[in-house]
Order: sequence, then structure tokens, then C-alpha cells
Amino acid sequence: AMEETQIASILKSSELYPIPQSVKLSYGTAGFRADASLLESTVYRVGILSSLRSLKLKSSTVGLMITASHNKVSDNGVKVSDPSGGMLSQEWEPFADQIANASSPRELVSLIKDFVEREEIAIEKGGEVWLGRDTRPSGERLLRAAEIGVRSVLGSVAVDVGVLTTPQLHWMVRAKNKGLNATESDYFENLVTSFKCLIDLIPINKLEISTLVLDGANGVGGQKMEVLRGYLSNLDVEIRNTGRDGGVLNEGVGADFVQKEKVVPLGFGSEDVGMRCASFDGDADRLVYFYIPSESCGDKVELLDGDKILSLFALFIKEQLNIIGDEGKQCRLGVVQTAYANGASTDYVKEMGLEVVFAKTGVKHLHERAEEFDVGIYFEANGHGTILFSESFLSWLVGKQKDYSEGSDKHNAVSRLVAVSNLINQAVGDALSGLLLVEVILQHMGWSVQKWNELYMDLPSRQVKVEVPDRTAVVTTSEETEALKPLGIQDAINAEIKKYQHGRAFIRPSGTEDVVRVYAEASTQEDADSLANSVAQLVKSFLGSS
Ligand code: G16
Repeated sequence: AMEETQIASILKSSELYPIPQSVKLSYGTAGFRADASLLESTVYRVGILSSLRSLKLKSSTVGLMITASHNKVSDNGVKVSDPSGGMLSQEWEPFADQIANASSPRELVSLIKDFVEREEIAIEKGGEVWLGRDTRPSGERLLRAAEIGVRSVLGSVAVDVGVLTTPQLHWMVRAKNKGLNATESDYFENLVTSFKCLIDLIPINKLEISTLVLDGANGVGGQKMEVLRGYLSNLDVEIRNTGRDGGVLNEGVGADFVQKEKVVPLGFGSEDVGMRCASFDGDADRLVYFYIPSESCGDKVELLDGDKILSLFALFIKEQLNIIGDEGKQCRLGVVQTAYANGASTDYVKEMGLEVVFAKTGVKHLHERAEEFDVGIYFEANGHGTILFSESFLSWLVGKQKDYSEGSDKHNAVSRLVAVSNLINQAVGDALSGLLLVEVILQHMGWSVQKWNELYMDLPSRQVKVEVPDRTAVVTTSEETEALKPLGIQDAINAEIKKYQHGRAFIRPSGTEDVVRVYAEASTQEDADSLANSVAQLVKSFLGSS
């Protein structure tokens, strides 16, 4: 139960952060997001929640990240990292929604009191929360609100860990709770060591190292890459859109833009034809690759999205398991995708003999499913994903490292897998670590970006968003492939799909923007465009346009 002094502390601090009128907030796909001017009270309250989460888990460190990722610069948001480094347990999301929307300090306190009792949280000890933010100008002010929230749970400590990518914070929180070194420089050191290890294990380096051109989305990721680059050899990166040259975060740049529009980001053009290029999103948890084909008319790019990255990773890991032989083949290697995955990528990984499962959009859903495998690779088409190694498989690998003679093929294959498990962020999808893994695999294979792209050919696809008065009117099945509401819309969508060869389409309400998303696939680009447009029309006629 909560003491009077504790209640008074929350009542007092919450007076500082009245809730703006007429906003209804929801934790959504990836935390709360809204125009930054509306968010102080929310972030303050998520600060309280984070302290409670820490207390619930024996004062383990919890992470609180201020970012709105791919959204526009005037938006901001807040997401919580659990002590494992994964997303906040979904069981706590309803409580997050309730307190974010509590209309008065009294209501807030009463919700907290009930929750603390129900969850049997021992509030006497004090928790620990690490606070990070991206480069958004509103970040600092919001971080102060979060600190006050954290500290209003008496005895709890708020540690400002500064400007970070979202995956850096998740990694640091995970490391801290495992009792490992957990500063930002430890993060960099870990990447550098495991990258070098993989480079040293390349049989014969078949490829001249060519320059990679990175689009930093005018956000935190490009800036961190500038630091990291300084410690790496065997990688030549030119970084554009760092945000220092006047460019605006995510505006005409970044992974979300490139993946959705399939056109070059600002700062790239005809002089880059054929070059290997990559884009991060605003908080560097997404990564896509692209190149400008020589026959490109206008600004079209050839996109290598999350599905292609997943396929490359799957191929490399499978190759190592094959080298290990019969024992390696017993490893359960699986893949997790969402409804957005290009049909051609799913066919490709299935042909490789991998198990494929589908999850709802949002890495929190994919991550859960990937944990079911010995090695689970998950990616959303938008470039958000990672590889998870189970504890038991990792200790098996480490054991094998002792069994096989050093320098043998099997020993090398095992060492590569161990290095991959260190390089790739086990907490959450991470553009920096994903990029390093792509780069080292390409060098290992001796492949150009064009060669990698030939793994399979994407079915043409199109995504559009539709603004509607109330996006929650769309309710989908658990894998989001069909709409249950509004009644009748799915039949109408099916009738459209039927008109196209290899037609596939679905709609879902976004969890990060106030729109309904439409995805369509068909055998030609023209057909995919036209299917997407007619489904968008259906959305407008069933839901009205705003
Ligand atoms: C977030 C989630 C992703 C999700 C994306 C889009 O990305 O972390 O898993 O795919 O939102 O979600 P929605 O379609 O619901 O708007 P980010 O990079 O913005 O954090």
C-alpha cells in the first residue's frame, strides 16, 4: 500500500503537468506518440510507470526513451524498455493507457494506488530508470518531465543517459541488468569487436571494399555512425543527412520515406548511380538498403527492404549451420514476418527450408514469436528487425568452440555464429548493428548490392495511407490480413483483389499515426498501384474522409 507521503508526492508533481483537453492517448504500436506540445503530462506519467515497473522487478533498471522515430519532427513520443531490453510487457499497456488519460491528479493517484495493490508492488525501496532521447528539439523538455515522474515515486532514481538511438538504450538496459558493462562506449566496443571477429573469419576476401553511402534521416543514427566509423576498419562509409546541414528530421529522407515511396532521399542523385546506399529512420531502429539503377528515370530506387535483409541473414546463418553438419542442422532456425512481407521473400525463405510464422505489426509481437526458435530471425518489411539466439543454443555453440580444432571449418562456422549473436542487438532491432552485419556478410560472400538484390525478385507492391475521422473503426484479424470491421469492407476488398493476377491487399489502422494503412501487391507495378488506390477508395467510402 502507498504511504501518505508518497501520495502527496504524486499529487504535488502532477499539478505541474495537467492533461491537455480533448486528447485520447493510446500506447499503440510503439508507445505514446502525438504532437510534442501535447505530451508533457504523458511523459511525466510514463516516468511514474517506469519507476513502478522497476520496483515490480526487484529494482532492475528500466529504460524510458523519448522519440517519435519515423514521425515528423514536431511529433514526439515515449516508449519503455523492460529490464530484459525488450519492449514493455504488454500486460502493462492498459495501465499505461489509463494513467495517460486520467483527467485529474486525484484520479491519477487512485489509479496508481489500485494498481500498486493489485500488482503487489513494494513501493518502499525505490526503482531505477535510465532516460534517453533522440535529437528532436522537444526532447530535452520532455526528458525533464519524465525525470520528475520517475522521482515522484519516492526513492526512485532517474539517470539521464543523453542523446541515443532507441536500440542503444535497449542494449544498455539489457547489459546493465545482466551485470555487464553498460555504457554507450561499451555498446560501441561490442560492435567493433564482433564486427572485426567476423571480418577476420572471412575465408578469402573476394571484394574490394567499396564505399557505402548512408542517409542518416537527419537524426541521431547518422551522428552515432560518425562516432562508430572512427573505430572500424574494413568499412568505408560516407554519411549524409546528419541533421547538421539544415535538413529536417525524416523530411524527404530516412528509411520510412525510402521504403514507402521507393524514391531517392534528399541529398542523393544521379551521381550515386549503382552505389550501395542505406537509410536509417529517425531513432535508428530501422534499416533499409537501396541503389539507383543506371536505367533509373527520375528518382526511382531499387529497394532492399527488411525482407531482403532477413533473407541475407537467413542465408548466412543457414550456411554456417550446414558447415557444422548434422548437429548444426538440428538447430531450429525460424523466421517471423508480418502481413507486409513481400510474398516473394516468404517463398524464398520457405524454399531454403526455414519455418515461417506471421505476427501482427509491431516488433513487440514479432520478438515474442522469434523467441520460440533456437535462432529466430524477425524483420518487418520497413526494416525493423533482429536475430535472437536462445540461451541453450548459445551455450551449445560455446561448448562446440572447445570441441572443434581451432582453424577448422566447423570451428570457424561456430565462431561466426557466436560473433553474429554478439554483433546483432539481441534486445531489439538496431540499424547500426544490422548495417554492420549486412556489410560483413556482403564481404564474406563477395557480393555487390546488385548481386544481393538478385536473391529473389519482389512482387510489385504499393502502400498508401488514408486519413479518416476515426481509424479505430477498422478492426482486423490477429495477423491483420483481413478486416472484421467495418462490416462488409472485407468482401468489397476481396472483390477488388480478384481482378488482379497475384493480387493481395489488406488494411489496418496505424498504431503510430492517425491514418488507416493500405497495402497491395500484384504482378505488375501498375496493378499494385491501382489495387492500392481502389482499396483506399473503399476505406474512404466506408469510413468517410477527414
Ligand atoms: C513502429 C514500430 C514498428 C512498426 C511501425 C509502424 O516503428 O516499432 O514495429 O512497424 O511503428 O507501425 P504502424 O503501421 O502501426 O504505424 P517506429 O520505427 O516508428 O518505432
